[in-house]
Amino acid sequence: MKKSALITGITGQDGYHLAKLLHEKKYNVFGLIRGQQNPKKAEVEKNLPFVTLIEGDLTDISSLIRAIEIAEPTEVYNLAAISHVGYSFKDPILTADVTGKGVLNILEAIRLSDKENKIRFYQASTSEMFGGLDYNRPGKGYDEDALFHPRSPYGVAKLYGHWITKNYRESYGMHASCGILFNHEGPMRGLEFVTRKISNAVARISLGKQKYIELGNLEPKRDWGYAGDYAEGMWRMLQQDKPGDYVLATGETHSIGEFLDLAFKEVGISDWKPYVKQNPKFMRPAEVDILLGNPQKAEKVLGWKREVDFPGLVKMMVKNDLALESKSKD
Ligand code: G4F
Repeated sequence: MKKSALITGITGQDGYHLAKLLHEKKYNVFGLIRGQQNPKKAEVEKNLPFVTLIEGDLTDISSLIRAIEIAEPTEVYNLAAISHVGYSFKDPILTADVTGKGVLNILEAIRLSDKENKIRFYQASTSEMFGGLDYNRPGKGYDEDALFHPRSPYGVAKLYGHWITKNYRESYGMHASCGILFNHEGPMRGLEFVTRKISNAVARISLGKQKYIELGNLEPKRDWGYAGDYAEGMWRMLQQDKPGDYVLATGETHSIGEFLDLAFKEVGISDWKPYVKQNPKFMRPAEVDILLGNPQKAEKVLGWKREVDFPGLVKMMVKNDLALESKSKD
């Protein structure tokens, strides 16, 4: 029987990569899309013409029940969230409703609709739940057993989603898994995230369209991988006989300064300092200083490993933005 997947968050970077992967694997792919006249709808229809879009919202359980009735999914991937950490400080209540309680809504929608308990569920958990504080066991990196200490309304809401997913697994025997994903980037990343903001600005600066880039804190370090590699890991989690939680990460950490070094070198600029200004507007009330993941469990159990390394990721992103910016007039 042909498998069928429902993806929430279909308009985001991860929705894009996962939908492509599942289509290649011959799934029927459905995507939940929010609201009337969603400005991203046309883009999704263009990039992912094989996806059937269903209108619905994570905060509205009736729309989720309806989506499950329409899609009849064998797998549900919950990728939808208010996912920008900085923004979550500005709108913490909406973040709690969508990124936290929204997970409960979709779990309940599945539990109420799926009497035979057949649907497999993936929850997009995140390294932001760790918070980058004392528990970052040096040299080892965060694994599935590390302590949590979220540092933003986003991280706190994600932690609720993580635990409620585990709770539904333990309480109702659902095949529900959490992927604790470290930062994953690429050409489909939104311009509001630091890697894409940099790759886009570097392209524009080299083409003479922009003079400098304004950034916040340059000190933080992240475990940055390529989003396309991570979609494969999500899918593998749901193919296991038993559900579980898995860290997906590269096992390396790099500073924003290192990202700037490589990105500017890609366009022949060896000293980026004249092109970067700091603006407090982009700083956060609390910061996650360093994230380093330990993906050993995913490597061993899922046979998953990242393919694209850090220099390859930066190169891919700058090349993509150079191509896009060379074509556009503004
Ligand atoms: O690119 P960022 O906004 O990503 P962040 O906060 O690490 O979160 C991303 O990864 C998480 C996984 O750990 C996801 F859960 C989450 O949904 C999201 O995808 O910021 C990275 C770092 C931060 O330390 C931030 O303070 O870059 C710093 N930064 C410095 N200047 C900036 C900027 N971040 C942004 N977005 N914009 C700046 O101008």
